[in-house]
Amino acid sequence: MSTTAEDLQFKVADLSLADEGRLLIDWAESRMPVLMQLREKFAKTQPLKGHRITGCLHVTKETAVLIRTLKAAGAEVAWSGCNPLSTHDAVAAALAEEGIRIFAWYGQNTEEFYWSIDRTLDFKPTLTLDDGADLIFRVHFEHPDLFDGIVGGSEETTTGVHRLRAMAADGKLMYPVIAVNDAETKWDFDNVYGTGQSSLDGILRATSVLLAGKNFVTAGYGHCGKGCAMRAKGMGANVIATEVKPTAALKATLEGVRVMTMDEAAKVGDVFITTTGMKDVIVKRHFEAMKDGAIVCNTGHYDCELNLEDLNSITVSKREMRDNCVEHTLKDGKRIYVLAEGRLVNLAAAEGHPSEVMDMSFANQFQAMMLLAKDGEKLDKGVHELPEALDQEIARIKLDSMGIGLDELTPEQIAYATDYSQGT
Ligand code: 3DD
Repeated sequence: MSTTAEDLQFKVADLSLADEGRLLIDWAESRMPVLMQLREKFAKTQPLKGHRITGCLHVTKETAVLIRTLKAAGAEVAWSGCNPLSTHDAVAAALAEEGIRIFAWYGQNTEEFYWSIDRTLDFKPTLTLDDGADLIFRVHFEHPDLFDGIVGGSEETTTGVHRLRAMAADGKLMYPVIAVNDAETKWDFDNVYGTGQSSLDGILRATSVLLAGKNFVTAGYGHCGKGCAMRAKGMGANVIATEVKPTAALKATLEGVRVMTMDEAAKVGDVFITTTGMKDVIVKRHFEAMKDGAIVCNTGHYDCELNLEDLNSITVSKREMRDNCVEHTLKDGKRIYVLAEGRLVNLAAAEGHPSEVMDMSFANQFQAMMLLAKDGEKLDKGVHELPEALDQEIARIKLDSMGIGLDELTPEQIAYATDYSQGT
C-alpha cells in the first residue's frame, strides 16, 4: 500500500509507520552529537533560509537527522532515496509527516526510482545533495532548465566523486560540487569503520552464518575493503583480498591478509564481498569455480560488481531462502547464495553505517551546504574540497562528545616545528 498526498507533496510506503520512524530518528539523534550541535547553533541564525535543497541519499534514520538539521537551519527540503532497496519505510513516513517533500519507498523499480527524483526536482532546488550522482546527472541530462537556479551541489561517495571529476575535466559539469567524500572525517571513518561494521551486519542479518573459520574474500582493499577485512578478521575469518592496485595489495599483504587473483580466490572463498566501485568484478568463470554454498554480496554503491546476468545464465533454479538471500542452483548442482540482489548489502539488508560515524559524514554534508549557500556563486564549475580546518573541528567536537581530551602544543613547540636553524 502506498500513501500519497493529494498534491504530491510526498509518496511513501505507509504513513502509519511514522511513529516507529520517529523513534528510530530520535535514537539516531541521541548518537549524532556533532550534527545536533550544528543544529542548535544554526537554528538561531537560519543561514540556509531561502534555499531549497533537493537530496538523493539513502533514506535512513541518520539521513533523517541530517534532513531535520538542514530544515532547522532554514532550508526547505525535498528528498528521494539513492538506491531502490535502501529506504527505511518507517523513517520515510516520519519525514513525510514532518512536512518533508519525500518520495521514497523500499523496493522501487527503475521507473519509480527516477519518477521520485523528478518529483524532488519539481520544487526547483537551489542546492543539490547527492550520494552516487544520480540526482546531479538527472539535472544535467533531463532538466537543464534548472541550471540557472542551482548554486551548487555536494557528493557523498567515492564513485560519485570520480564520475563528477571526469565530467568536470570534460567541461560538462554545469555547477560547482563539493566532494564531501574527500573530507578526512568522512572517508577515513565512514568508508573504513562504517562500511566494515555495516557490511558484516548486512551479511549476518541475511544469513546468520558463522564467520569464524570461513574464508572471507574482499574484492578490493581500499578504505571500504580494508574496513570489511578488519571486521571479518575480528570475527575469526581467514581474510583474502583481491586487488588491481599494487600499493593496496602490498598494504593488505603487510597487514596479514592473503592476496590472490579472483580466479584463485573463487576456488577457496566461502563469503565474497565486492567493494571496488568497478563493474564485472565477479563474473561467470568465478561463479563456476566457487564451492557449493558460497555466499556472494556487494557493498559498492552501484549493483554492477557482481555480474548477475552471468550467474543467471548458469542457474537452473532459484529460491528465496530468507530476506535478502536467494539460492541459485547451478547446472552441476552447486548452490550459490546472492545477498540483497547484488545491491549494497549494508543498506539493503541492514541499516547502513552506525549513527556515530554518519554523524561526521553528515556534518560535512551540512558544512558543504553552508559553504555553497555563502560562497557558491564564487566557485568555478568544478569539484571542490571542504577546508581541512573543518575536519579538525568536526573531529574535535566528536572527541568532546566522547569525553576524550587532547594535548596542546606549547608556543615553543610551535616555534620548534618551523625552526630550520637548529640541527639534530
Ligand atoms: N551510507 C552508509 N550508511 C548510511 C546511513 N546509515 N545513512 C545514510 C547513508 C549511508 C552510505 C554513504 O553515507 C556513504 O558511506 C557512501 O560513501 O555512500
